[in-house]
Amino acid sequence: MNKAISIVGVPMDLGQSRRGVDMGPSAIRYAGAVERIENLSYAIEDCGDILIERPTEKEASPSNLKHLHTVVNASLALKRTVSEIVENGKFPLVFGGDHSIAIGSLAGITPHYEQLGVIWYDAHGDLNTEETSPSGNIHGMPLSVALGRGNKQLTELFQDHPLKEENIVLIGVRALDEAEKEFIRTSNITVFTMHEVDRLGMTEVMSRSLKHLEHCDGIHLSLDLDGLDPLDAPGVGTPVVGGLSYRESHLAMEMLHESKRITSCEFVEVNPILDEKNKTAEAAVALMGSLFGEKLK
Ligand code: 6HN
Ligand code: MN
Ligand code: MN
Ligand code: MN
Repeated sequence: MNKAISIVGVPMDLGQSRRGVDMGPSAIRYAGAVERIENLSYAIEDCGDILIERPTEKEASPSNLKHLHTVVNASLALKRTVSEIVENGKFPLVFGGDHSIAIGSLAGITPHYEQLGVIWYDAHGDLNTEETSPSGNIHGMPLSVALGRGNKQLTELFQDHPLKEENIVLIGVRALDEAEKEFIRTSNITVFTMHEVDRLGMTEVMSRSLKHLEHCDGIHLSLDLDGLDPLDAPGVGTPVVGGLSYRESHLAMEMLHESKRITSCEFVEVNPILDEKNKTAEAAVALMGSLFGEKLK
């Protein structure tokens, strides 16, 4: 794994409807992310936060997408920052913010790889488009956008470097909208729902995921804390019962570390207002510990 890491925070809460997830980067830092990774002898620099404009008046919305203009601007800023981090030979570690921030981070990363793989650790598919979204919340769409599907102002960020369906693996899925199910059925995306995790176990799910992405020249991990069970990660805006356990998630991170394949990642949807004593931010930091190589013995 790259031993030089650059952290960037994205205090964004406009991609969904519950306030407070903009404080995620602070909560994750407060839970000791930097010290935890530094202890594993990485050279780590904290680049601070991307500036997010506050929408002053009611944003005149040309579509049913909430805060489109602000999300586009934030994505553009994050794209530039992340791209620069990769150019400087460093590992981008992004703290959200709601999951709409994955648009900016992926847009910054995809041009640097021929075949970027993505592991999407989430209760949801995040595969809606402007047309299919039941909520108008952009955090339910980033993976679609990265595939070049949906609103043009968002997909434009990927120009000629969209993700490829066959390079995407979803893990922990248990809440899909009808249109997302339909899209997945006809697509080449690989999905390990909770059913597969129950049947196969996380060891097998992770081995198959890595095997499937064997041909990729980089792998981005997008970890939505709502992939975990709400008992272990209560501080999220869209919790879904029956999720991945704390232990399964640690195992997943340890296997990703052993694989030495992860080249960038983001931890998103930590909402300290909905949390219990920063439990979710602490879970995020503990998972980072495993991802970056902490060992029990
Ligand atoms: N997330 N599918 C729902 C929607 O509004 O599109 C929920 C999305 C949740 C998104 O958790 O990042
Ligand atoms: Mn998500
Ligand atoms: Mn290229
Ligand atoms: Mn989710």
